[in-house]
Amino acid sequence: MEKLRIAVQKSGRLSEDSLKLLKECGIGVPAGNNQLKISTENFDAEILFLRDDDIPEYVQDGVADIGFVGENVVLEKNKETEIVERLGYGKCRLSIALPKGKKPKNIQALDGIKIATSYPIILQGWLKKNKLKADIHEISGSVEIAPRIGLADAICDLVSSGSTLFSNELYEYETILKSEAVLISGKNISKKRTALLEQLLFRIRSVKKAKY
Ligand code: PRT
Ligand code: ZN
Repeated sequence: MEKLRIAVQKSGRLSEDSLKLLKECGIGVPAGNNQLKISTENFDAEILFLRDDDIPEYVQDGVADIGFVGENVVLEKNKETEIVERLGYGKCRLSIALPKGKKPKNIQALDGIKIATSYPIILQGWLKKNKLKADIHEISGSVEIAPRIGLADAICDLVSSGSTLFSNELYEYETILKSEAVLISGKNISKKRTALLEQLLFRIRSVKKAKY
């Protein structure tokens, strides 16, 4: 029997809220989930636990039918998937941050600087839209230390409370994307799975309505 294959972040900032939302939709995920794949209770679905960065590709390739993932990751990976619902948790901003004391008058003054980021695609798009050129230095983690070790003049990274920037003597200069968790779907889902997705979406929307 066909089940709806749902990709969820294995362990990270979106894991708990994603599973909680599924639970609120009446879809129980058995505990003790150190497995890659687990069948749900009361709904024809199985959960695939993945790294968030891999979710768009798995959904594009049809290994999973849908996925819970940050919009920032969806835009950066730029795969063939569709955002079917915004979920309201995992809110953050992708921002350009500068060392304290550096105060460019306007964004044009950023032209030519070196920016460290894990989001080169989104950053490049923003620079292009603003007719700016910068030297993008892609790094995969601990972006906030790049200015201090002389690797870059600025960073472009996710911010939520701002405390990481603060403790690294950086400040948020310009927000280039506001992000939250979204539900994405692949483009070629079978009839049965599309019907299951419709049911899930109906429940997600009811849960959201009850909250606000
Ligand atoms: O292992 P895996 O690859 O799955 O996880 P990950 O480490 O890549 O991702 P994870 O769990 O850190 O984040 C998952 C998603 O949560 C992100 O893609 C965002 O959509 C969302 N999110 C929301 C955040 C934040 N808030 C956030 N603050 N992701 C990361 N951060 C980091 C940020 O990179 C920086 O290092 O937190 C730090 C800043 O936080 P503040 O509160 O100090 O400003
Ligand atoms: Zn990741």
